[in-house]
Amino acid sequence: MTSMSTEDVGKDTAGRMYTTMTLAAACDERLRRGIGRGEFAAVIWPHRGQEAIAAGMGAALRADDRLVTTYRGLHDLIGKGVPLIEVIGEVLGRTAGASGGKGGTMHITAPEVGVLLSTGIVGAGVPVGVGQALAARQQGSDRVVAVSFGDGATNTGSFHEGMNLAATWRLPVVFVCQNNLFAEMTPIAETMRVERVADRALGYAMPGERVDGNDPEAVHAAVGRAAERGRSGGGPTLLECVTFRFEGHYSGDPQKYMPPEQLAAARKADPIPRYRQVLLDGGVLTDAELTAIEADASARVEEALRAVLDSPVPDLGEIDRDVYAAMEGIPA
Ligand SMILES: Cc1ncc(C[n+]2csc(CCOP(=O)(O)OP(=O)(O)O)c2C)c(N)n1
Ligand SMILES: [Mg+2]
Repeated sequence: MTSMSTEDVGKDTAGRMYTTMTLAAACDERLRRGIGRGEFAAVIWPHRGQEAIAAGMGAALRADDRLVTTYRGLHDLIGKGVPLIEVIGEVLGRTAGASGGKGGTMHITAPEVGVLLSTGIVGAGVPVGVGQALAARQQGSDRVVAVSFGDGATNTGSFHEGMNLAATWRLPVVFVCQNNLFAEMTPIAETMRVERVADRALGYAMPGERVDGNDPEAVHAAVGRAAERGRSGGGPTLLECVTFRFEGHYSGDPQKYMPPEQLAAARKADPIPRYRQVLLDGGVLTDAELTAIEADASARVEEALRAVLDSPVPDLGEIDRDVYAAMEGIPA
C-alpha cells in the first residue's frame, strides 16, 4: 500500500481535498443527526470514514470526466462537484434536489458535472460506466469514466462482464472499488476467496492496484495515473481503495455484527484528522486555514439544509415526468 503523502499535490489540490473530506463528513453527520432525532424523514447509507477516496478521486478527475456511483456515494458526488443543496435536496425528496426530489438518496444524477447515474442495484453501475466510456470513444472525446462501487459489488456478474468488455475494447474506465471490508452485514472474507480485490484485474489482463483508501494523496495519484492511461488509449484500471465504514450499513443500523475492536481501531485512524496532521506537519496549510475549512463545511451544510427544508416536495403532477423520453409519435 502507498504510504501517506507520497506526492507533492500542492496547496490548491490539498485544500480542495481537505474541503471535500470535511464537507462530506459534515453532510453525513448532519443528515444522520436529523434522521435520528426525527427532524426529517430520510434514509442514507453513511459513507463516514471513506471520504479520502472521494476527495482524491474528485480532485484527480477532469470536470468533463464522468462519474458513476452508488447509494453510498454522497461523498463521491460532493467530490465531483454536485452542489450540496442538490445532494441534500435529493436525500430529503425536495424539488431542490439534483433529480427534482424524485430520485432519493439512491438515484442522484447531475449531468452538468458528469454524473449520469447513481444506482442502488449493487454492481449495476459497472456496465453503464463501460457504456459511457464507449460513448466517449465514439464521440472522439478523451474524457474518462470513473466507476465507484463496493467490495461486495465485485462478486456480481455485471462487474465481471463490465471488466471483461472494458479490457477487451481498451475503454477509458477507472474502476474504483471502495473496499470497506463489509457488504451490508457480511465481512468480505465470507464472500470471496481472494484476499485482494485488486487481483481480480488479473483475470482481465488489466492493471490492478491496491491503494490506501484512507490517504487522499495516494488515491489522487492512483486515479490520476489510471485516468491518464485511459485517456491515452491504454485501457481500463482496477483500483482497490482499502478503507472502513464507521457507521452501519444504513442510518439506524445498530451494527451488532461489527467487532467493536475493529470499529474502534478504524475510528481512531480517522482519515480526516490524519490528513489534517499531514498538511500541518508538511506546512501545506496552517492551523487557522484548516480550522476555517472545517467551520465553513459545517456552515455550508447547515445553509444548504435550511434551503432544502424551505423547498417544496415535488408536485403530484410531476410523478410521471422524466420517466420516459418524448419521441415523435409517442407521447411522453
Ligand atoms: C443486485 C443487488 N443485490 C443485492 C442488493 C442488496 N444490497 C444492498 S447494499 C449491499 C451490499 C453491497 O456491499 P458493497 O458492494 O461492499 O458496498 P457498500 O455498501 O459496502 O458500500 C447489498 C447486498 C442490491 N441492492 N442489489
Ligand atoms: Mg463494502
